[in-house]
Amino acid sequence: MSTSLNSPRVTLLAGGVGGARLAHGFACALPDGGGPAGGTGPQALTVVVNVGDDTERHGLTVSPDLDTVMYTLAEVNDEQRGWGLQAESYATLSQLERLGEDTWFTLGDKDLATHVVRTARLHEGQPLSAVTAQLAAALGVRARLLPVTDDRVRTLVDTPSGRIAFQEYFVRRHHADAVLGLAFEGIERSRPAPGVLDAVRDADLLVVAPSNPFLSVEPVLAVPGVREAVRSTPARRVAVSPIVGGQAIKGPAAQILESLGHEVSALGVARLYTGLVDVLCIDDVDAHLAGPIRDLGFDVLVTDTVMGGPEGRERLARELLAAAGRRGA
Ligand code: FO1
Repeated sequence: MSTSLNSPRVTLLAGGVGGARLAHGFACALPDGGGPAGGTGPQALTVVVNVGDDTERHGLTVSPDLDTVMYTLAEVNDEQRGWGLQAESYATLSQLERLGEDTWFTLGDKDLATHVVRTARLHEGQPLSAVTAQLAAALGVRARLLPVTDDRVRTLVDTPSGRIAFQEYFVRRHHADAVLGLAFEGIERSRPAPGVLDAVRDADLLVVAPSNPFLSVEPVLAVPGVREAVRSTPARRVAVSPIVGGQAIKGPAAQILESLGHEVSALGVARLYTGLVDVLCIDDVDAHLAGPIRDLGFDVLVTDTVMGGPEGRERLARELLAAAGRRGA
């Protein structure tokens, strides 16, 4: 890395829970929680987050991946579920149900406050990136949290019963439908949010989180200019496989790889990221795949990638920082 290992700039491309946990690991591993060193200068950690999962509920704009990362960095998230806030109550949702609203998307009372503020600021004309910065600062997050775009992008899922909105697929139908294809409505006209391309270009270490490659990573890369910036950045680029021992750590990544015709393994993930990153980080249980992955041109880091608790996240982040500092990981 070009910068001293004591103050590397890390940019993480992230979706929901896996991205949030690794972001938290970096925030713990980097000085000042990933904030600007000494309170000034560039932020040590920037997290660029998928917005394809965003949705409108009860007239409010909900940004699940941004909130999952934000709450996790602020250490106020519900660790069991991976999303939402700890110590939640659901009085508002119960009342909404009584008033005849569809309440299959679970919104807690405190979480609703986030969506009320976000929606109010968006209605005033502020961009999502500015609103996100305000929310994150109010919660004490020191790292920089960026939506990949301020424009409206919505993931649509093609299933045997037709095209449905992402949260309809994921939450309402418990991601049980076969995924035949994906579309990212609005993405062709979208532009990277301010700071996104610079965060990719100026990073010492660019990390693709162990997030779903199709649902979370692709809608980040597909924002015009982002994939090209990742391909051409001088940063050391590492992806962490979300597939461990042929299974996803969380969510439908394994089923989607299979239904879209890819091998459900860390090797299948490597094929998706060929030419995009330099290092693939795979779990100890997949050590036997290191050879074939090296044959594709990657350096391979084999370690424990299942981030059980905060210590595991920080350890993984430190290993990624160390691997990035040496060529031929
Ligand atoms: N996931 C669920 O499985 N069920 C829910 O009811 C649900 C509500 C929800 C509300 C706010 C939020 O920020 C996230 C929420 N999630 C819920 C998680 C979310 O749907 C997924 O984790 C992501 O979109 C996939 O990364």
